[in-house]
Amino acid sequence: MDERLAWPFFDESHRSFATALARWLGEVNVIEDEARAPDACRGWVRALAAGGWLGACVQGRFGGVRENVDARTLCLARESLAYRSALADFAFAMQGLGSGPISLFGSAELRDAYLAKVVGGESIAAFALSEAAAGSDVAALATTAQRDGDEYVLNGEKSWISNAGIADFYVVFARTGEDGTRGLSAFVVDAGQRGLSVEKTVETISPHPLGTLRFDNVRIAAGRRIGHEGQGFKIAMATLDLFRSTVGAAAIGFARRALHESLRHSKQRRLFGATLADLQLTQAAIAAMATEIDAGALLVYRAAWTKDTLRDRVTREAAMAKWFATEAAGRICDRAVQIFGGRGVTKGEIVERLYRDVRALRIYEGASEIQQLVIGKALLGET
Ligand code: COS
Repeated sequence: MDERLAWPFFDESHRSFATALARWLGEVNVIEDEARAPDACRGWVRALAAGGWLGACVQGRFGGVRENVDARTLCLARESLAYRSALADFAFAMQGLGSGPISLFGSAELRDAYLAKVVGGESIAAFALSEAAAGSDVAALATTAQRDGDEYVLNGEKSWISNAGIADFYVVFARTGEDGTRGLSAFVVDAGQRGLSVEKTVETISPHPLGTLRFDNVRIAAGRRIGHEGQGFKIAMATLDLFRSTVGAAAIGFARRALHESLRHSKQRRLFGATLADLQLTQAAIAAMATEIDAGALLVYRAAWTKDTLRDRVTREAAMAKWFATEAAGRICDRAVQIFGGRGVTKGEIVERLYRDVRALRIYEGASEIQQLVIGKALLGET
């Protein structure tokens, strides 16, 4: 058995979930072409839905696999998917993050209308929070939602929105009131809504659907608001509390793959009359990689276990997990490139891809610097 599953964070249901997912990943085949990332993403959403895996993203009564969304299941899923493919992980993660605010705070009508379709892969979800001048500083966001009778009218622009262009709906955060964190609200906006357009698509070092959304007098019914007016910031933060540790889990998945490839390569590659693995500097690199993986995994599983079993608010634990695991994974993938030498920077090599795939994780869903700020603030607030 996979050794990490014997750790005390997991129970039998996690073990059978992870074992079945590993078996499925050994059989499934989705065509991936970096030049056509949106197609690959749609393909992964369809495959994940057919396999029943998207059920981990929502509660049981809306087609989910467990009564409540379980952070440990999400982490195990992302770790295994990232080990196989960055786009598989991305497709899964966005169904979860994009539907998270509806799942956690939405009205019965919104949950009924959207969640089963997310699980079934009929709807692709997106989370539209960031703006050009409000990435880390969410309280500065300027997109407005003005109440007009039974409707809200949205105006503004959202930047670096994952799934922009392929999503069927967007959870959008906009200002409905005063400046700062207390004047924000969250809404569900369908992709086909009049006045909503994808202004531009953005290409990144690890291609996935990403772009800028423009809201030009987009009218939506008041019933599409998630939670109450002014609750938007807390909805965003609570959703991120659940998903930040899963970003750490994805990082661990990339890092495990980098270590696995490095072990294989260093045992095969011959130089100076021996193998790369015989060199003590290689052994030191391998030791550092493996130890950092375990340290990161422990922080990730601790955050997820705390969320599932102890308390809802895990801001500090999730921030520690994301910060450490994503920074460590960056170092690990970099070491893997070094172990592969010239092959490591050659297009088409797995470690070259991992090196690119892992980079954005230190930026999205709260940059490393934000995680440090969150941890420091939490500790100072406790004393
Ligand atoms: N769950 C519930 N409520 C939370 C919360 C959480 N995880 N985190 C904060 N809150 C509440 C606070 O309790 C506070 O409530 P009151 O106004 O009732 O006192 C309120 O929200 C404001 O919190 P805080 O003062 O900590 O907000 P700040 O503006 O100082 O800072 C940071 C917030 C920087 C931590 C936040 O803006 C952040 O996480 N930024 C990064 C955003 C991000 O991840 N962007 C990427 C987009 S997704 S790809």
